Amino acid sequence: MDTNRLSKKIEAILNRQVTKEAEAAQIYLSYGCWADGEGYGGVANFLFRHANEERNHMMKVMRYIMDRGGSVKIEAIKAPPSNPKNLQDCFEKTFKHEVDNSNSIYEIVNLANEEKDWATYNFAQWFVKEQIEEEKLVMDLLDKLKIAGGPKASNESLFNLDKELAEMPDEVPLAREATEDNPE
Ligand code: OFO
Repeated sequence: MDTNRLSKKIEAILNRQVTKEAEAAQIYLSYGCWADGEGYGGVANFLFRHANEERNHMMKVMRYIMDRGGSVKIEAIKAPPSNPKNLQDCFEKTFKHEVDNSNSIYEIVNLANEEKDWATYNFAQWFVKEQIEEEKLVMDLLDKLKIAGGPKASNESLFNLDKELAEMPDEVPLAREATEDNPE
């Protein structure tokens, strides 16, 4: 008896999301290492924490596929892109990455809607909400950098911004509650 409650297409798009979340974690790790090397320890800390959140998202999608009787396929992930040129570039690329990810979530929602797979539709809503928060988080970083002087920010304002990021909560309560062991 086939107990897989996911269609082939839904299973495939969810597996694609597993890979995307793993890639996102690698990107944040790589930008975090770059930031640390540039002396921005606070930014690095923020990016490393975010890499963990992306891993939690990956686990959450994996768990859902398995709970619905589907099969998870762990795929190779792409190498992260080259290092950012500066902090502005880093935050802009991060923002673009989050918007790309939102679009990928919307594709899951659209397909679930098309197939009337309401369980997957409902599951994906958590990510829709999460992406609103994640995009906002990066928009706030860009705003803070703008206030600090944007590309012309002085070393002193960058130092203060870096300090602020080290202590800044992730401001994503749902993601913060999730852990790799318990990605609910
Ligand atoms: Fe940055 O978000 Fe995962 O889904």
